[in-house]
Amino acid sequence: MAVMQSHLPYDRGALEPHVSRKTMSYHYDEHHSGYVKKLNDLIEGTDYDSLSLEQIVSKARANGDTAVFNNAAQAWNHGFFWKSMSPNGGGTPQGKLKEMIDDQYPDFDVFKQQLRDAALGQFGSGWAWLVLDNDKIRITTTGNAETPLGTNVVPLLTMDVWEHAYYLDYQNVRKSYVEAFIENLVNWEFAAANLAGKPAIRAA
Ligand code: MN3
Repeated sequence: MAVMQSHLPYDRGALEPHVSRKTMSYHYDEHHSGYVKKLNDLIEGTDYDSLSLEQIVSKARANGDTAVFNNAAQAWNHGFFWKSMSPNGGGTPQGKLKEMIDDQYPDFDVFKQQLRDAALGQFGSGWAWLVLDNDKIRITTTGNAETPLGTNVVPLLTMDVWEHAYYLDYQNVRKSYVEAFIENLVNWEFAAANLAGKPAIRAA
C-alpha cells in the first residue's frame, strides 16, 4: 500500500508574504511530493510496503537502508513541518509549553534567540527542532533528512532550513526566513498539542 503525501493544512498562498505561493507550490508539489513518489518506488514489493510512514522511518533507520530512510524521513518531516506553521502563527505559546519555557529559559526572547541561532547554525541542509527530551524541552537540529522521529525524544515543532524552503523568497539569507518563521509563522498550538501527546503528531 503506497504512502500518501500528507495534506497541506492551508492554501498554498496562505503564508504570504512570509512564504510565497510560488515557494509553497514548489515545496509541496515538487519537493515533498518527490520524496513520497521516490519512497513508493523504493518500497514497492518489499517488506516496507505494508508499514505506516512512521514505521518505515524506524525500520529503515534500524536496517541502514539509507535511500528508504532518507525519502521516508523527508516525507514525514515535511508533513510535520506544514503543521508547524500557520497563517495565524507567531505570538507566544500558552499553557504547559509556556510554563516549561519559563522554567528553562530566562525569558521568551532568549528562547526565541536560541531557536533562531540553532536554525542559523545548522550547516547546509537540515532541520531545526523543538523536542521533548524526558521532562525537558530542548532545541536541536538534524542534518539532511535526519529526524527525531523514532528516537527517544518527542518532536514538538520543526523548521525546514534546506535552501529550497526559502531561496525563492529570501535567496541565501536564511536569517530573514528564520525571523519570519519565528515571528509570523510558527504554530505554537501544534507544539503544545504534541507536548500534550495529542494525536496531531501521528497524522503524518
Ligand atoms: Mn523541504
